[in-house]
Amino acid sequence: SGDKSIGDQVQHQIIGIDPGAGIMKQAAQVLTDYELKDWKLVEGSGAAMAAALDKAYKDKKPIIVTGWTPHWMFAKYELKYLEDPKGTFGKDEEIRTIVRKGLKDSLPSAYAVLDRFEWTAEDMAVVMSAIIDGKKPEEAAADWVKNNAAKVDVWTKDLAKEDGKKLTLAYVAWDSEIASTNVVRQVLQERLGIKAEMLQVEAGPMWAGVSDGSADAMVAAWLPTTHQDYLDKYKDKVEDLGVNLKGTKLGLVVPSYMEIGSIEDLK
Ligand code: PBE
Repeated sequence: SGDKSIGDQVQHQIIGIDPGAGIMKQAAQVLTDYELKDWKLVEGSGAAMAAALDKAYKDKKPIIVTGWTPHWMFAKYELKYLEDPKGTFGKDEEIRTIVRKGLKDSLPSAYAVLDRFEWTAEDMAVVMSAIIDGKKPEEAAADWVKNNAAKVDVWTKDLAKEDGKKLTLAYVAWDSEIASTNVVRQVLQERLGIKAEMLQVEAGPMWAGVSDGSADAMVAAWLPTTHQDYLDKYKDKVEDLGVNLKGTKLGLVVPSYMEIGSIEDLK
């Protein structure tokens, strides 16, 4: 590094994820708000971002990524959020469950489970870490359900089975949502006998799919900030079943060994 500016060290690149993610819009706004004129936001995927971070971290090289909590990367590496004094990334928000209209009539028990589903960042971390350690997502979810039977009992108490009925959960391949969607699928399958399928799409089609009924539900709505545009577009065509996880965060994330603390240091 030496005398090189942070920008020169990272080729003025911020490693982003899939273009439909709300965090990409926020990160693009960061470039405007902080007047980072010669910087680029690189599109990719959650997996590609994690791979780039892993490689840089192992070499102790500088890197700046779009990051969020809950995410396993904060357990695996020493990382920090860059301060965001202008507040472009918004405040803490919540993950909410959104279903198609009419689900309550066609699958009342599944609807009830989706309505009751609520867990913690620590719960989600258990599933995410198991997956990153090599477990298949469906196995990691099944283990969590087995080990948290009391919690799951609350979600399924007094509900009739809906054996053989089909239900589609739309999701985006963000690690947090791979974990939550697999757990909900496992519960619907094991406790209610539903044939629950997971449909991996981009963020826009996830919202569109629940609004037009091509998907039944999703547990991946980050609000009020990150998916605000999607909510504005579809709110009259979907049903919001409330919070399933509290205490999230988004921002620009760097390894702790980097000697910057704020987005303002990028200028
Ligand atoms: N994320 C994870 C998503 C929501 C969940 C922060 C990458 C997004 O930015 O849309």
